[in-house]
Amino acid sequence: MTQSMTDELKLAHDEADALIAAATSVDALRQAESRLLGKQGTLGKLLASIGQLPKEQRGPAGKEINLAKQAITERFAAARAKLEHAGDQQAVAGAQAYDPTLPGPVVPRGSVHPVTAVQWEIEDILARLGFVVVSGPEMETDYYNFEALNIPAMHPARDMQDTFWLTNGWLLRTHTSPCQVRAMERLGPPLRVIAPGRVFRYETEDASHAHTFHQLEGLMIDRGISIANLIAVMKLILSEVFRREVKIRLRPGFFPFVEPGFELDMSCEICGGTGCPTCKRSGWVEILPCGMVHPNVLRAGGIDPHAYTGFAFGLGLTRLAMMKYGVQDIRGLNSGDLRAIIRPEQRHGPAIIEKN
Ligand code: FA5
Repeated sequence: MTQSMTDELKLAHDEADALIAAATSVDALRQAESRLLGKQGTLGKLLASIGQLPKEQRGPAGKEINLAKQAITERFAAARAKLEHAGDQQAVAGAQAYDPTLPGPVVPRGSVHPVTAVQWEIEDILARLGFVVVSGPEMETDYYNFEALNIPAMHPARDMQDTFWLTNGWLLRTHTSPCQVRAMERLGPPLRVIAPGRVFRYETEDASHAHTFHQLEGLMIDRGISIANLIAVMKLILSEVFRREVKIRLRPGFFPFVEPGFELDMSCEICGGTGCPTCKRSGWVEILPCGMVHPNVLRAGGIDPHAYTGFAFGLGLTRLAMMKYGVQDIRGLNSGDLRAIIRPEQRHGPAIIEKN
């Protein structure tokens, strides 16, 4: 073995080290190995040059070169095994990241506005008594909002509900009561309907007054309906919504479309009846005005008042939601304040909102 051959072998070892260190994949390693050990590689050329040595040196030189080739082959095999193992580990780690048995990321769920929650609840309660839900337009005519409800033009009762008049002579309904005559005309007696919806009033806002709020109209017409039926239904609504007896008071109330008419107030749930800004320090909140349908209204709806009687109520849905969920200021409910939003499973828990 000549000195230059010894140098070449050392070079081959160094080259193998460099190629192994540089290879980042099993494939790259294979290509480097075949380059180094192949015919055109350092070792291949060395083997080919043995024939030029004196005869007695050829055997020992061939042995030397083959030993080097074997050592280098083993080093490549070890490096390949190491890379394959690392790849397996990565694959296992990757599989763990996608473990289908792990719970997925929490996606925020939509939730129900307190007014909607109370509305649904009352719809469920009254559906059990045979009431059906109807709707009416938010843009109304003077006829259905006032005239048909026994409130003629120039009647002082029109001042009770400051009105947003539209340029076409129509108006934004000031209450859900127009749905009464619309339902009478459409369905005829006997009937049991409720009409939840938005109403609008041109008034100054405070803790318990909004310009846009929700009411839920109720109307029951049949032969022999009396105040006893009215009071039974009012009590049922409140005891089911609050799941306990709530303190109420019934007092005479004037609405041209009912006779007799009542105001049903409930003890303020925010202060427990001691007086606060929500109840204007009175301890009571007007929530459920009601009464026996006036004969003129029945006539306007095409119903004979001698054959049929009925009761109607105009529940202040937004105020009821405030009482149920402890919302201290009505403006919180219209503001998009997320503290006002409850999840269905929290429907009976308080959502206390104070105006900042
Ligand atoms: C009426 O609107 C009548 N249509 C109710 C009615 C129907 C009486 C059928 C008899 C028979 P009132 O204006 O009082 O009545 O309003 C009814 C309820 O709506 C009130 O008791 C109150 O709870 C609620 N309410 C009235 N004004 C506002 C307001 N600005 N903001 C929030 N809630 C209000």
